[in-house]
Amino acid sequence: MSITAQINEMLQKGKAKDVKALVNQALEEGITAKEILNDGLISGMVEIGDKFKENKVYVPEVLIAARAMNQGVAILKPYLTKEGVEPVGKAVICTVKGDLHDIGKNLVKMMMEGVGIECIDLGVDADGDKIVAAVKESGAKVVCLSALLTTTMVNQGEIIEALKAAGLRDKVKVMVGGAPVTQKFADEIGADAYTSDAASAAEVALSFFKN
Ligand code: B1M
Repeated sequence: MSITAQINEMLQKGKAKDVKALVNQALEEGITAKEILNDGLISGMVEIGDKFKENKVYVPEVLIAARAMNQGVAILKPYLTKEGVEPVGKAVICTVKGDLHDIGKNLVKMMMEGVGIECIDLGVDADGDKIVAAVKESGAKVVCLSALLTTTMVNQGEIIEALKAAGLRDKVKVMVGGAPVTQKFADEIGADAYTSDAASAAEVALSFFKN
């Protein structure tokens, strides 16, 4: 079994210690951090998500796997982000109201910080009022909204409406993402950008600061 497949398996079992040891071993063997992230950690989370859907595992197992994921990502952080990059500007980032999933949002934040974007992280379950207040206070030029549930992705649109009502819509670029979100949905709610992964989110955000 490949080492990334072993990482996937240990992550699904929630064995954080083994995940950490295997991630370190994979790095020593010269496997790139990106491959470890995508083929080991993220693929393990996707598989456990499928088992969860089929009622083969339950919330506690998913939570333990998420903890193992976070510990693996922490080891990869220095490899995925560049040290000493010039600060380019500020972004407000969160998972939207009603939604507690933060692994993807944290990956986006990590990649954005890696290209020099200062992130004001509002955590999970953030509503329009909270985001409007954070944009006003920080002067952030980009707002990043993550949603993992089909029932909460609509709140990305509500946040855009809240920004409009506060007279801030033309002052910020709104980026959306998360597993159920698509380009079509992003267009429908009037977002400025949709990306399917964290690395592309950082690239697009950077382009907003440079243009
Ligand atoms: Co939940 N959950 N969960 N869950 N969970 C999903 C999302 C689900 C698809 C599982 C399934 O049924 N197969 C399903 C949603 C179904 C739907 O809406 N259609 C689901 C459900 C139903 C639920 C609960 C309702 C379960 C319950 O209580 N009965 C509940 C809801 C709680 C709530 O939010 N109110 C719930 C709870 C949980 C846990 C707390 C146990 C845990 C979250 C722990 C945490 O985040 N701290 C959890 C987890 C871990 C998952 C799965 C298994 C994995 C999610 C994940 O972290 N993926 C998930 C199954 C799945 O997604 N296949 C599932 C890895 C992560 C790296 O991917 O977040 O997609 P992701 O991020 C990607 C991209 O989407 C993108 O970048 C990342 C990759 O580079 N991205 C962006 C993300 N945000 C972006 C923003 C951007 C750009 C890109 O720009 C701003």
